[in-house]
Amino acid sequence: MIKTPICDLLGIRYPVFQGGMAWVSDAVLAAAVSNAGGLGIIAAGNSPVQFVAEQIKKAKQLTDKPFGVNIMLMSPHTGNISEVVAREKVAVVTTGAGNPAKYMKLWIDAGIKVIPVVASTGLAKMAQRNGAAAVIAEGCESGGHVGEISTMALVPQVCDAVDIPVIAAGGIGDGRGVAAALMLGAVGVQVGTRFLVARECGIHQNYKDKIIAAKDIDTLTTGKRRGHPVRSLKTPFSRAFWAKEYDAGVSHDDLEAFGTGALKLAAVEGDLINGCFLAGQISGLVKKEQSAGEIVEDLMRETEMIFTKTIGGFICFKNELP
Ligand code: TUI
Repeated sequence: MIKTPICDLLGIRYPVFQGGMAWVSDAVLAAAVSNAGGLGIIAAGNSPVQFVAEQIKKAKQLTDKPFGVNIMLMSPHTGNISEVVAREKVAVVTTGAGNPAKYMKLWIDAGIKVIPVVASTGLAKMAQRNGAAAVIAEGCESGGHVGEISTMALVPQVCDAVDIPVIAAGGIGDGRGVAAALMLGAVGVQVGTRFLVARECGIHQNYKDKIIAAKDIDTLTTGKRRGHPVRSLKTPFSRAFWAKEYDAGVSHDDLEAFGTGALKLAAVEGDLINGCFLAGQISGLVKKEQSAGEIVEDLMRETEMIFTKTIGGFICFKNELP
């Protein structure tokens, strides 16, 4: 069984986090992953505080295992949500899209393990200085808001930069990715895109179908002009957004207005024209809908198989996964 220091630190069976994906990661998905032995994570995204409070209460009813809440720091509701997670004493808080420094004391004083998502060694070191229990080093293969550096380059550099445990994220979709992450020095992985097609994931079926149909080159990043690149599937929306970004005649405000509401249109309505389907570069590897438990078990069985077979020399993993 694949067991690492993060398992003992958080009281989880497997070193697998489910990414906190805005409009996607709710109490049902998070509880399913936690019940399967991973760490399920509810995404606060841009949601109001009441929604997040309800999801935390629901997750507590659905699982007695640890779960986390991801706080998207660009949200206008971050202040209120940070108080709710402290009051509810969730096991883990992960953060994204910003610097969580000013909230960390509140959470740590509440006994919460704070695990910021970082896209650079600088933010990783800052997180460590502020008392983070671990960091998630997320490469630009990820879906959603991304940094500049690939997982392959980022993870070993973050491992060298800090003394706390490092979780790898971005482009990890099967046991080969997990094994590679562990080889880079990580003690666990965060997986987003593959959990999009979990049976317990409540997104529109069109979203799941698009992930399953996607090829390697089917994502792109938009939002670079504003300094907030976001990776999503190539769709009429994302191509139009991309074109507007490079059109100097389109103002920042018009661009912002064009993007507003697009995540909800994808996740809730399955709108293939106007929706923004956040997804990572590993989408091309995701081929079927499965339960969250099957996904976690697959990841761990494949990883274990790779480590077992690797002992004794080089092997070719291609098409050899069990
Ligand atoms: O946060 C994510 N992924 C996300 S957030 C999100 S919601 C959203 N929607 C529209 C526009 C923007 C966001 C969808 N996906 N991943 C974690 C992550 N954090 N990736 C990169 C970063 C990051 C980048 C820069 C963290 C900190 C940072 O700079 C902080 C600083 O101030 O130094």
